[in-house]
Amino acid sequence: MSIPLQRRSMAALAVLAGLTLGAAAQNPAPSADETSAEHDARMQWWREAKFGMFIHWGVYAVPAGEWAERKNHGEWIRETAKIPMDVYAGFLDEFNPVQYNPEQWVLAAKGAGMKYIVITSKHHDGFCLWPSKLTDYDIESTPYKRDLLGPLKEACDKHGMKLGFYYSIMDWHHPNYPPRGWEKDRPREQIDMEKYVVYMKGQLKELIESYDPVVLWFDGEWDAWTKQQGADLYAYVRSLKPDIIVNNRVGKRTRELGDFGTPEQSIPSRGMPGWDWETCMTMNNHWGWNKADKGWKSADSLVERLVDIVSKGGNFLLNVGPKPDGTFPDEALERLADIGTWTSRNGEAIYGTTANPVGPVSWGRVTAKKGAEESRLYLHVMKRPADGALLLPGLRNTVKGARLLHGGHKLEARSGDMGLTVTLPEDVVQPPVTVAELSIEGAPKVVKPAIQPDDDGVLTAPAALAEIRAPDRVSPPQISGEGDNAYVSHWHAPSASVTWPIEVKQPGVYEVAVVVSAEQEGAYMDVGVDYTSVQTQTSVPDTGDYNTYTTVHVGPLNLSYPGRLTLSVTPRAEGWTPVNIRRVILTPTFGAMDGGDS
Ligand code: H79
Repeated sequence: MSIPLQRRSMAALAVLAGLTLGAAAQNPAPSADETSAEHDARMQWWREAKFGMFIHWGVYAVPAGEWAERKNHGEWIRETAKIPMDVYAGFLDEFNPVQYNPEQWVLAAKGAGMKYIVITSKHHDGFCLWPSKLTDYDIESTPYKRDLLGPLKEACDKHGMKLGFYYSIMDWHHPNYPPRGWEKDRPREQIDMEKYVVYMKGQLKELIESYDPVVLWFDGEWDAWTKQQGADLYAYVRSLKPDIIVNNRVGKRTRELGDFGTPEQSIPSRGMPGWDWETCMTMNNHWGWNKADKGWKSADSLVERLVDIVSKGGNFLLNVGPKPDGTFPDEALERLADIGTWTSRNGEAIYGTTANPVGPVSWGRVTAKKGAEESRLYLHVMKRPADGALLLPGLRNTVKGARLLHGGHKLEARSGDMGLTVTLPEDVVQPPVTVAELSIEGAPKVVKPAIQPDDDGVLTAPAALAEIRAPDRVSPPQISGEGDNAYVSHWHAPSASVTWPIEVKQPGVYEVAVVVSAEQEGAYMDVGVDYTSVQTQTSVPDTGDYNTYTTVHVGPLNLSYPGRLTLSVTPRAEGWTPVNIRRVILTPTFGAMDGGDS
């Protein structure tokens, strides 16, 4: 392995540095083989690119999703229609993409504003789109015979498009990979994963040496694959090409292995803080070509998804499933062109930006380019408020100017008690998403409004306003749902905690209660503020399921001074079992001063 083995100490420094970093997709080095700076350099083009094209193509395009009575198959058709191997091999005889023109593909991607392409070099069916020396189950066994990946790579190079490969770990064809459960006729005796791993490594070496891909996008790892095998494969492909970027399905989709997370067909509601990630999504309801599938997403909604993802610090990998003749479906081409109209006007608000540094806004999404001297915030307006006031809550910077990104129309911006407001007149709205560019002095400074006591002096800290704290490489708890129904979930790591800014107006003793659920009894936690805390006296009970909440009375907490404090809930490591939390309630035991009855 050619990568220098150094640093543990740098990793520790990165942990410290991480505490002061904002919402940018700052990642710790993924393993001991590179520094944080080296990791950042490797990830840089990918973090700036934001938008890529996924291509699912293979011999499964031949049946076009149709088999027997059903028309809803896709690239899984061999499995979902239970097609025996010799029958499936018939698709190879029919796969002849004579219309294949990779330059047109690349231009369609580029026209949409995409910066990279990831194509299925081999999907679960095991069929290879390039002439592999290690199998005959490849393009050479079709009437077309010629390499599909080489010409695509050439077209990408010609037009400044980056190219990466999807490669399925699961392989329904290879004799050393376990046959499907329903395949009674295939021998199981000869299965030898070690031999299969040699095959995979050989193929990945071919792909890297022949086409120099920038990304490897593994999949099909859930079936017969271990974390250890993943770690070994990750190290192997990085040894062949040290700056290659690898998704987390090389392992078991955790944060421990691989360079980015891979939500599929979904956008995490608060992004994946502290991690690089990419949502992959279909334009209709299938990855591989399905001619009956008319469930196309609108171009407008695809633009909104791109904006949503980028505002949360992720990339968008949008899929096209080409037809067996080598052309893109018309519906896909139309959508790519329409998305391109928007990205060509508003690309500055997408490429090279970082996640929303301000916090959620009711009218749309925010992206940013932050600098110490000056920063730009891009206000992506999806629902213009009736009065046109685009509030950035808690933002305290001095305004340098504001304008529409496309067209340059000047906009008014002013600071107020609630934060900074840009006004968007009704007659300049540009569907599907209007972008206003706000320039401010310095890096964004946000003072989150602290939770205020109600008329009875009660402080209620809801999950919707919680901030999550977790060490690097630890999967943080997630906030789901909206408003009073929001909850913190997936709290597997006892090293993670949940905090809120609160304003104490009346010093004194407060009774602490938490509204929680758990599917196992046993968790204890501390509830406290900056200088004092109280621990749950009894453990959180099993509430039956995570949707059933109960109030646990924690005990008294003496808040001796008025002012802004950080309320936190911190697990006790021993006996920890994941707890969902809806809210924390601090009730004064002394009667409120301005609540009336004291
Ligand atoms: O390559 C695409 C999918 O083929 C692959 N990942 C993306 C990027 C993928 N593999 N598994 N899954 C997605 C989820 C598995 C879904 C399944 Fe099914 C449910 C497999 C069988 C039942 C979906 C529905 C596929 C066939 C029917």
